[in-house]
Amino acid sequence: MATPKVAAIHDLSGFGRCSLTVALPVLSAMGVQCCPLPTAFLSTHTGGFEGFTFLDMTEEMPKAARHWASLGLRFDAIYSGFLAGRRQIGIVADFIRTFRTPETRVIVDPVMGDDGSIYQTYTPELCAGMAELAELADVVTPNLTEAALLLGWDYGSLFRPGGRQDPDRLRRAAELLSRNGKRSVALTGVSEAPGRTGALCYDARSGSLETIQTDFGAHPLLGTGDIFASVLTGALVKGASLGEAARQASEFIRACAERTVAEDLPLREGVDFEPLLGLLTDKEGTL
Ligand code: PXL
Repeated sequence: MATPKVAAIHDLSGFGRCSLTVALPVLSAMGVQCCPLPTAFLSTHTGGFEGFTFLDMTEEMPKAARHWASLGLRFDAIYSGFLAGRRQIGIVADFIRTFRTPETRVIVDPVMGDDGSIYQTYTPELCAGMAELAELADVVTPNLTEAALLLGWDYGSLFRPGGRQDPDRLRRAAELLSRNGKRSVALTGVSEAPGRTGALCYDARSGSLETIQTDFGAHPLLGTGDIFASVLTGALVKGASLGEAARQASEFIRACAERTVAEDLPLREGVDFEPLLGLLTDKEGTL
């Protein structure tokens, strides 16, 4: 099998594991080539460090895309995440239109916020643009905050009085996000019971709705959404169903998150996944 290729359109944050510093190692470990198209370079991510630098890559992106097109590059998946500003919506949409073939999976992680808050560099215009971009996706991977933003719902409407998640509202959210079953949805951060977390998945290919749960409780860990969407993308381009891809992604996060919490590692540095990348590799012997 030829090595699958993924165009990964995310920021590069130099410190604090997220976005490309997650997508590159995760996809490589899975035997998938990751071709990064950075949306911004930051010294750190924006969730917990003061005074981060932010270099917007908007001008560079169409030039890189034109060069890739001139080389005749083809991608098995186009996978987008954190964007630097509203103008990048049109640039990513053009990228999708240029490189999409009937075989390409377009995975849009509509990165906008978490735990009911919007990331500090995100404007209302950019959030509205993320909803437009999500319209072009074959698969969307919002967390509950992003699902609420995409649907124009209150974050609180996904919870029952008292704070437990409302399974009926979550199913309704997945249904609406699937646009009448036309696109797949992996809604992350779904917890059916205390001490269990995972994703609610609607697979547009099979028409099935299933909840994937692992034995790990919700925890304020940074970058788990990026790990989830990266493992999911890798598994999908290798032929897994959405449910199987979400199961692999959730189990990998469980293993990494357990380690991060057990070792009492600083949460703002992201999930300590590097020592566990071997879990993602196809075992065909060692050196
Ligand atoms: O994990 C999402 C994310 C991606 N990129 C940057 C971020 C965050 C979350 O805080 O700050 C730069």
